[in-house]
Amino acid sequence: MNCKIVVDSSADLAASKNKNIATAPLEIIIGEEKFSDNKKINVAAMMKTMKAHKGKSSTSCPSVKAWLDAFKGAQNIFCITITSALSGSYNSACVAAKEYKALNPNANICVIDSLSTGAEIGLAVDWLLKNAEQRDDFVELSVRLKKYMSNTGLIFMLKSLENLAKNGRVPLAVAKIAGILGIRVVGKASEKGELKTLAKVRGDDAAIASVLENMEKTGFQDGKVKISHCFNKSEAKALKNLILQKYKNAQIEIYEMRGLCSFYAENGGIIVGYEKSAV
Ligand code: X90
Repeated sequence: MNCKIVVDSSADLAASKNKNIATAPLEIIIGEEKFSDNKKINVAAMMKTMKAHKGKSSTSCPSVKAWLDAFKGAQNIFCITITSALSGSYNSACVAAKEYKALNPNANICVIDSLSTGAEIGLAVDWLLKNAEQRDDFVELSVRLKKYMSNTGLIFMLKSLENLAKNGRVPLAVAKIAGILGIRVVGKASEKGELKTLAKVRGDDAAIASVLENMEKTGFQDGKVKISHCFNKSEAKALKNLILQKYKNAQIEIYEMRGLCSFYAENGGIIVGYEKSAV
């Protein structure tokens, strides 16, 4: 089946050259400056502005119009959003889907709350790219996609939780721990799509080891892994090597986060999406 995959920019795919993928951008607002998380965003410049700015900064989810623009022209649409526990993106996409259906009664559209973000959404997109062609039944494809998504996970490692706390996405007390020099917070996307802290570790090696340990604890056995990083290629590579030492068949991809994930994961942050068993 020919289908369009529509995600919000938390999926880090705004610069994708694949014509079947479209992104609805979130926006990052730092003081007077607005950064639309589209294919043109300069993440390094955004991070620099953020570091220099002492006042308020925030983000906003895609508007209904932004979603409608991304759906445009498509007959079969799979739309995957960042977790609705932390963002209004899913709600906005649902409103847009209703409008789109009213205008295009024959269109098929499936909106999925990923209960996650970034690299875990990326796995779902890859699955669709691989599987959509061979299937003609939209509903069956949606069911299979959801099944696949229930079998993937997300672990993160953050050096700072300042932006998450400032924007009310984690309690201040949790953020303060990461503020202590050298402490990293390792956590996961919970079943409800919230941030759950799993460990506080000191130092690079311990952080990477803790990420793998928590991937294993939550069901990682082998298979596909996507490691995204915010200006931290060296630790992303170290994690890749550590995984490969133990799991020779793991297929691991490393990539740079784009605007939204960089804003919240901050410098040094790593987000890992992984398959939970042989799927
Ligand atoms: O609607 C908006 O303005 C977007 C708000 C997004 C808030 C959270 C983004 C988290 C991004 C942090 C580490 C991964 C946590 C995953 C938990 C589900 C990255």
